[in-house]
Amino acid sequence: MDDLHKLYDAVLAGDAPGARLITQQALAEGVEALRLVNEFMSPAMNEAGRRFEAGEYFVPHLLLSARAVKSALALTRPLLAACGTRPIGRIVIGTVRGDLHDIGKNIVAAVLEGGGFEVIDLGVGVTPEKFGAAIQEYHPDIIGMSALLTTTMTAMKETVDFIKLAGLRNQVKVLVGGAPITRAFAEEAGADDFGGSAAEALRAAKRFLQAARPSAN
Ligand code: B1M
Repeated sequence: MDDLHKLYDAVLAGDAPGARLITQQALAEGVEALRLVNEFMSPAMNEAGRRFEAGEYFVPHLLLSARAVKSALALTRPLLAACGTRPIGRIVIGTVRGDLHDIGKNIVAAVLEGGGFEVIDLGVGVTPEKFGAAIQEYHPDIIGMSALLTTTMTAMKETVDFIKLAGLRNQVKVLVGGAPITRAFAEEAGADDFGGSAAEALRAAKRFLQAARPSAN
């Protein structure tokens, strides 16, 4: 495919059919799914966010860009998931209670899948109880929480406190991320690590496994 920047442009323009078609063609031509996500979809969505903050984009633009990313991610996700033969670890991920932002979380999930993890995505507005129930049901190595609002990031600490009270904290590592999250906040919330980006989330997740099972890559 000569010009993959068209994928970036299609996401930014909120052109879901275009983003899907370019992704489909690129994949058919052998372009790596992870490259499409990391180099074109994620930066385009970051640029949409920047334009929104600069007053150049409004909510409808964001929704259209979000729809375009989702439509293209739907094609890359199964391929990313199929990269590894056997998952290197399992992560349960979700956007915390009260928060409906899922673009960053979906990108993190896709990159983790591309990195060899089995990802169980609980979606958005995930309550502490639901995270707790997922630990009991899926026995993940890691719980990943995403938050985009300063008003919802506190739900990360509430979730950690809940799983502590339920006696589940020692069964999982806790990874947090999202635009307002800092390393200091992550520590305060009782998380084990923080990812400032999808790539950092993958590195942190691999570090957890490495520490738990030194033979994991
Ligand atoms: Co909203 N929103 N939004 N929004 N929105 C923000 C977050 C905001 C900063 C915009 C602003 O005002 N400047 C602001 C929050 C302010 C604050 O809390 N201080 C805000 C607000 C106020 C709101 C509403 C309250 C607006 C309203 O209704 N008045 C409302 C809240 C709804 C709710 O959640 N209850 C709302 C709604 C929406 C839309 C629905 C329109 C849409 C979301 C669509 C969707 O997600 N399906 C939306 C969007 C798109 C944004 C911005 C513009 C972009 C977010 C995004 O997708 N970024 C955002 C401004 C901004 O961040 N620039 C904004 C791109 C994405 C790739 O980046 O999510 O940061 P990000 O994810 C990155 C990293 O953070 C990291 O990796 C990702 C990939 O690199 N990461 C992790 C994320 N999760 C991780 C988890 C990890 C590790 C890393 O480990 C588990």
